Amino acid sequence: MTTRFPQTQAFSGPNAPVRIECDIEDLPVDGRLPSDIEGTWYRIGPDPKFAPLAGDDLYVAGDGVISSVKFQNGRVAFKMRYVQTERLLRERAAGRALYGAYRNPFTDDASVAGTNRGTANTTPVWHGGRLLALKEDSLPYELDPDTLETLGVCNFQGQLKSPTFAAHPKLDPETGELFAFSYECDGEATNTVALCVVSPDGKLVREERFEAPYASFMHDFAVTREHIIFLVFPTTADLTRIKSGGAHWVWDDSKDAYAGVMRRDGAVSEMVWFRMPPCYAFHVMNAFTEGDLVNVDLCLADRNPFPGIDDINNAPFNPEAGAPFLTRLTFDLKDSKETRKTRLAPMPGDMPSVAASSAMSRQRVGYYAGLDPSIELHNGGPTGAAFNHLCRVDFESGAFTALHLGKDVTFQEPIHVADSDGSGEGYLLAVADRHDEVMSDIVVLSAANPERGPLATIHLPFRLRNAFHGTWVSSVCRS
Ligand code: V55
Ligand code: FE
Repeated sequence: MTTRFPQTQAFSGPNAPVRIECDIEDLPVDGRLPSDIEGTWYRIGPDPKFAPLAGDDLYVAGDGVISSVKFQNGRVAFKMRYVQTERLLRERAAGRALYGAYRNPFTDDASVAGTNRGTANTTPVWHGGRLLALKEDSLPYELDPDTLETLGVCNFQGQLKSPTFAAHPKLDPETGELFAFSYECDGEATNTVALCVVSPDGKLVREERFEAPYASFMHDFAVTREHIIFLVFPTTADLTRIKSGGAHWVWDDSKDAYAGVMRRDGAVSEMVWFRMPPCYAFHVMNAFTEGDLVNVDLCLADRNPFPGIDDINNAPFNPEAGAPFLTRLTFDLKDSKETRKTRLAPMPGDMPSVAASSAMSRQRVGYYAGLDPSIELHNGGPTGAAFNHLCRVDFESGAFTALHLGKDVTFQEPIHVADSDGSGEGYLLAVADRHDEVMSDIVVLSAANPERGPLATIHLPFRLRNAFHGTWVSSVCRS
């Protein structure tokens, strides 16, 4: 029987699997490529090789595909490869899906019981001379940064005890340390979390366990120069439900949200938990400490933002309350009861970023992908609505600007690239999906003025599937 993907949100239209591996040299470029963009942009997303065993599944469950966009001497080369995970190798050998529903090992084919379910589909990280492909429910895979070949599972030379490594570590631009965490450390639906720190040369130097208030979907966290903040929002897991074949996550707003704040030079046992009414954020833009105030800027919704996650009482998905807005949460270390919430931008959105050099201290500007729901939407990515703006927020003046290229163009995550001498604001790179022609471009924007439109447009010869996250590795970092 040939492969047939279900005609559901995660597998049809702009989300139809692409499954291309390729090497394309010297892509056509319109406009003028800035000469100081020299390096490689890595991006990772899901692209299911086989139709889901469970009949349908979430977009976030697909096999990891990494692409590299290499800017060198005025030319752009594109490469794309599947991460050869244990899971993909087993399914390729069988010629069909063997692993069941998203993060539910109890729905797997018996032949793969106890094997590595990781898809390596979320975030590429360049650190300590290694390129890692991350997925929060499993260990990273190490890849060759030039060929994108899969080298194997990375457990930091056997030092990491946790079975997972979350997909949003934070690189300290001053010390070169990588701050990370693991969650569900004692198996599905457990509330055990570990703070992990990796030294600049790639050695695991801290792994400290603690218990969160309850098991939750801890997709991201925050680090400032002085503090680490763990975010616990009421998207919850329950082992009995998972064992009976149900969803790993459900939204349960009978529970409060929490932020655990600890000093970087302190111990996890000194964590202070701030309690908040239910809310949810997938992604943190940045965080900074000023005096006794710890600030976390994140794309925060009043309720579950992900239509693929059901309400525990089967309440229908609420797109208004589920719209994430860039918000500053301020925790006062002198008063662990009050949390201040300040909205920072008018348009909902997600996939926030700042210049790498601004991480962990107060950023002057930030960027994110915006979704104006009043425009006719296109499917694309996990939520069923692809982003239709690229947004810039100037936190000093309060100015908000956004690029929109018409109703048939949607955007994937914007990535910041510093200019060569750091005198200007640098550039933004993003995939622009053109729905009218079913093709994808890469747009190069001035970070200071994204609304003015592309400085250059790089044309790919086919449609890319929505990726999750990327990272920029300048040629200077590699040499
Ligand atoms: C997200 C993505 C994931 C995942 C959980 O961006 C959350 C949200 C690509 O995988 O497993
Ligand atoms: Fe993410």
